[in-house]
Amino acid sequence: MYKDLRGFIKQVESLGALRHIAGADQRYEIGGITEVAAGTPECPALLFDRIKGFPAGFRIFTNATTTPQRAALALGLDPALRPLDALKAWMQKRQKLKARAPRLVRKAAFMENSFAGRKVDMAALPAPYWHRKDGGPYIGSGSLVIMRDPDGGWINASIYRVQVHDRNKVTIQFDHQGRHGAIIARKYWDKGTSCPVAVVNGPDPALFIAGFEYLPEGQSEYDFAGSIKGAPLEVFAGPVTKLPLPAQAEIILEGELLPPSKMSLPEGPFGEFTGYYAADARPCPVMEVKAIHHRDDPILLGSPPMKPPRFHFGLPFRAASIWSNLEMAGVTDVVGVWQHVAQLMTVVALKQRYAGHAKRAALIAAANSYMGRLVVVVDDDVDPSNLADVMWAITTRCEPSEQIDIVRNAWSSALDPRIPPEHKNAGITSHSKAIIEAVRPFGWKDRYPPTSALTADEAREIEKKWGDVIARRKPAHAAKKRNRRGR
Ligand SMILES: Cc1cc2nc3c(=O)[nH]c(=O)nc-3n(C[C@H](O)[C@H](O)[C@H](O)COP(=O)(O)O)c2cc1C
Ligand SMILES: [Mn+2]
Repeated sequence: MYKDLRGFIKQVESLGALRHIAGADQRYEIGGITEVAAGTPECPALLFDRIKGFPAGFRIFTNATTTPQRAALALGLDPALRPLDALKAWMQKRQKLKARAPRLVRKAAFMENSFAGRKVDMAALPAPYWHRKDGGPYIGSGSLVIMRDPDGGWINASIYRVQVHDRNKVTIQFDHQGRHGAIIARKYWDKGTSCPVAVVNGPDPALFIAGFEYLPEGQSEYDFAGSIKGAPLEVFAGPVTKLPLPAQAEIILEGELLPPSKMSLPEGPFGEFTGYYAADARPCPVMEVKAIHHRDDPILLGSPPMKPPRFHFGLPFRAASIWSNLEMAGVTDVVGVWQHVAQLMTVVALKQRYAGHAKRAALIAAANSYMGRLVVVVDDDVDPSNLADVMWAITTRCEPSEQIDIVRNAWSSALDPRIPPEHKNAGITSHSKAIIEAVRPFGWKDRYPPTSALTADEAREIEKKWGDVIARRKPAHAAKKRNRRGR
């Protein structure tokens, strides 16, 4: 397993999936190159250096975990697994994870360079303007925000975007008030004090993944990241905040999140993962940056939101947690869960055993589908990760007048482009979700017209025997023979 972001980048390079880019501009170009690369079939990871106007060595790494292969690598899984198999392996590993508390160490790589007080200057860091209409540069697009709960003392470490405003001011944006960061900050503010906070730029991918997980309140993302890696995270007490900070992180900001009664700044707009600017500039909590620490030749992990299907993670991790929710709730026979359109559509595949089985699964999945308007259930012969297969099931097994239900007033957020501005202004950010039962109706499923397609097993048999001919490849054994003769 990689030790830090640098270790992960080496692994990506050895897979042949890394491109080095020199001379790009922090204004729109790094974001543009990232988006174009993410739209190609190979979707390579990118390491930017010699960024225009910045010293060589200050680097930005993007498209880190955007393919199934690199998402698996980040979890310590075999990158050769088929995507649905990789997600299942993760779901099973995730269920067995035991929290691993971090280990306090006396040295931190990020203390190689440290600036405090008047020496703090955010302009020294290459924070990109990711998209054309963004309200400013964002240092935090894949950064973790660290806070300590004043009651329980546990550490929350989640990803919230961080915009740069001036020399020592950045804002931290919570999509909604249920975020742990929002709840914790409020506890300090209610007592009339600022909330000590740190931003970790350039976390390793295990931390990045942990920062995206919906963990129960009181459970630290640090412990979760440690258990992904199979070793406790090494943390160093930040000199300003005393918050435990990942010792191998690249760039750290330390400071205080000011009470909104004292100050707030208009945040955004920022191109969102839906592919829109749906949340206008809004007043947002301000972090006063009291210190910047960074490694020599630091690497910022950038993960700008982009128009779907591009997404931060090549495996839909939230589908794995929904899959696990279903199992924990006692729903049997789930053979796969997937999310498409950057988590805006959830698909559950199951083998129906009883009337209501499909709807039971769909309701649980709908409850945890953040911002997702479409929840689809398919039979076990349909691959939920294959959107064409899913659409085939919808168009051939779902009678809309009988098999589509609408759940109203459900979980979304201000980032939802379809919620009318009047509702958002009134604080109403819920939407409705359609549950599409694209399954053979239970009552007569055994009399349903049989499909003419090969089963997955039959198709694999054919591929094994005839795949080389179909793909016009030389068969593997012939290549070996040729090599032997050549030697
Ligand atoms: C790249 C990326 C950017 C994100 N940006 C934000 C954000 O700006 N605000 C937010 O509330 N959630 C954001 N999220 C989602 C949260 O990180 C995620 O829901 C997390 O589970 C919240 O953690 P919490 O339960 O500790 O609040 C982002 C996720 C990713 C992967
Ligand atoms: Mn949390």
